[in-house]
Parts: sequence; structure tokens; C-alpha cells
Amino acid sequence: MDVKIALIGKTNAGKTTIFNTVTGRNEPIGNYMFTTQNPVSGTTYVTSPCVHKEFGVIDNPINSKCIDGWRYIPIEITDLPGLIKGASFGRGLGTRFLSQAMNADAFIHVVDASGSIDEDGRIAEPGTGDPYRDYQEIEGEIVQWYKNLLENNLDKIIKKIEATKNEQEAINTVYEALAGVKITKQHILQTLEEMHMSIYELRSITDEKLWKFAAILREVSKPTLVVANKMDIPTAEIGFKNLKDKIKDKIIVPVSANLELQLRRAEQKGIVRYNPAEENFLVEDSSKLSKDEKKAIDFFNKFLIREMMRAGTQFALNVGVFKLLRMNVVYPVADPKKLSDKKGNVLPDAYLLPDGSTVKDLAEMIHSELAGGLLYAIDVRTGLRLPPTYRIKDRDVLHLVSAARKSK
Ligand SMILES: Nc1nc2c(ncn2[C@@H]2O[C@H](COP(=O)(O)OP(=O)(O)O)[C@@H](O)[C@H]2O)c(=O)[nH]1
Ligand SMILES: [Mg+2]
Repeated sequence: MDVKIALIGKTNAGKTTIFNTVTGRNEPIGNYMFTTQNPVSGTTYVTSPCVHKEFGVIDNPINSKCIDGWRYIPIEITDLPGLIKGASFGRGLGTRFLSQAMNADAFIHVVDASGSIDEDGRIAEPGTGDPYRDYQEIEGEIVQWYKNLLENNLDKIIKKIEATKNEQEAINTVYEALAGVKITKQHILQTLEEMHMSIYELRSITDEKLWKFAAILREVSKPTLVVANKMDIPTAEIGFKNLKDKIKDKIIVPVSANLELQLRRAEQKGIVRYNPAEENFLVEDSSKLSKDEKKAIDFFNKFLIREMMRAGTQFALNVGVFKLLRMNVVYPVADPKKLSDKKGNVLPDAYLLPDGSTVKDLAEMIHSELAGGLLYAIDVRTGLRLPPTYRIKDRDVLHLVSAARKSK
């Protein structure tokens, strides 16, 4: 049910540092190869202005948190073992990682923008590495993995395609063969459309065309955001510019995971606080700041925020969930007058639903019984009755009415 984001990227790019920063966890960070041996998942949050102010109520969040007027809505983040060139053929940790990555709804591709790692991900002199090459190699590995997956299933798919004259049915067979890796029918349709090809062409597809098919399928099935990490190292400025010049089709967010990790630890001690409205850190008690912490704050707020504009891991997560995955926030309530659940918790839950989801989809997400007897929803803001086909808008507060009276 949770939205899942996976961190991908070359080994030593800073994935685990980012994971620890956003989850508050303490997984081993290392400057040696493959510190992370197995995928680790944790909870982090995206932020959206909470509706409680608008309704003039004090809320008691259950599934989420409300801090300074911001709803922190949980998502799942996975840190995956480092990739290197050749992984799709078993090099390094190989395909063990890749099949795990497929559970995600979106990727954050972490790149060492400072060029402090070599081609194989070993720590090197800053500026000697090539961030764009790292990015391309990892993307290449993922496309290759998709291609392998298609190839391994191609005989099966072709047999099924040949058994039917119905194009929709033929498309279904492809998607069924790939359903284990979160590829939907919509993804297949979109890929065919962008390729200007019919599903029947898979029967005699060239190697080159299959690569292109895999590349497009990878793009549509795993929307991806690029994080340019290690911005605290001076050589990263050039690396970041270079990435922006060469990667035109993706959002690139500058980050310094190391500094942010320090600031998040200071946050846990109550010395600073992240401020989602301005995407910067506020100092709560400057007398308690260590010299390093002060430097980290200055760098984050002045350089990253003022000069680079929009930066940081929280911004990256929000962009991933709200822009790439186009999620809306919805607040279901059992009692439309008190805006509460049955126990009296006001605005208890905030859910993420992809744009285009309906009242019916929300009901299904909450409870299948509720969906079965669903009659309509009440828009708590206006008091209007909304049909099950109503498309939910961001920050809707809805009361679902079902014949089964299982309303939440
Ligand atoms: N200077 C600097 N070093 C970083 C940053 N992020 C990570 N590192 C260092 O890069 C190395 C690899 O980090 P890690 O998170 O283990 O990378 P992973 O292999 O991608 O998980 C460690 O020595 C980190 O301390 C950063 O923002 N700035
Ligand atoms: Mg790691």
C-alpha cells in the first residue's frame, strides 16, 4: 500500500548515507566496496500542508505526523546494494539486487557529482571520476536487465501471442509474464505506442529494437529522479553542471548527504529543525551548535538553497512522490462533522493516491468490504455528494458512505 522508492546508483555514491538521513536509521556506511550487501527498507516521509488549519481543528494523526502545520506522510524507501558495469550479467552483486529494485514505484538515482569514485565505484581523488559516465553505466545495466527479462520470457510470450488473434489478449500475455516486477498493462501500452509498434512485432523483433523496447519500458515503469550527491566537495559544482547539461529528460536535485546526516542528527537533539515550507533548516538553539554543525547549516541554507535553488533529500522525496508519481493526498474520515475516525481521532489518516484515482479506488484501498457496498462519498469541505467515479483531488477530505456501514 505504501509508495515505494528505491535508491539506485553506483557503489559509494552515497545511497546508504541518504537512506540513514531520511529514515533516521544507522546502517553501515563505508568507503569500501559493497558495504551494503542486502537491500534494506525503512520508513521516511513526504510533506504536504495539513488541512487541519483550514478546518480550524486540532488533529490527532495516526498513520502520519503533523508538525508545524505540515503532514508527514509515510513512504517506504529501499537502499540497494551498489551496482557496477556488468551487474546485469552477474558482476559484483549482480542480479540479486536488480530483481529487488523492481518492487519500487520509482527510483532515485544517486550520482557522486564530485567525481570521487572511479569506474568501479572505488573511492578516488575528487574530480577524477566521471559522474555522467557513472549515471549512464548504471542506467545501461538496468535497461540490460529489463532486456534479459524480456528475452527470458520471449518464447513463452510469442507462443501465447500466436495462440490468440485478439490484440488486447496478446498484450495481456506480455504483462502477465512481467507482472512480478510491477510492470502494468498501461506500461506495456505506453511502450508500444512510443515505439510505434504492434504487439505482434515481438515475434520477429531485432536485438536492437528489443533494447529500445526495454529502455522505454524501463523509463515508463520506473519514473526516476537524479540526485547529484556530495555537493559539499568543491569539484561537485562542475559535475552537477555537467549532469544538468547532459541529462535533459530528468529532474536533478543537488544534495550533500553527509552534511544533511549531520543536521538530521542535530535535529534529533532538538538543536535544528527542517522547515518544509522553505526547504531549509531552522536553528532552534544556536548556542548548542557545534562548529561543524554551524558550517553544515550555513552550507545547506546558503549555498544549496540560495544558489542551487531547490535542494536536499526532503525536496528530492517530495518531487519523486508528488511530481514523478503524481500522488495526491487524501484524508478519509468516518465522522464528517468531527472530521474524526470512530474513536474520535481528528483527521487520523492521510493517504497517497495516484492522480486519477476515484472514490472507489480509495474505498478499495481502505477496505474491500467498504468498496463492495460503496454508495457515495461526502466532500467534507462542501458537503456535496460525490459518486464512486469522482476523481480525487489533492487534499480532499472525504467521508465514504457504504451500504455495509463499514465506513472509516
Ligand atoms: N563528502 C561527502 N561524502 C559523502 C557524501 N555522501 C556520502 N559520502 C561518503 O561516500 C562514501 C560512500 O557512502 P555510502 O553511503 O556508503 O555509499 P553507497 O555505497 O552508495 O551506499 C562514504 O565514505 C560516505 O561518507 C556527501 O554528501 N559528501
Ligand atoms: Mg551502501
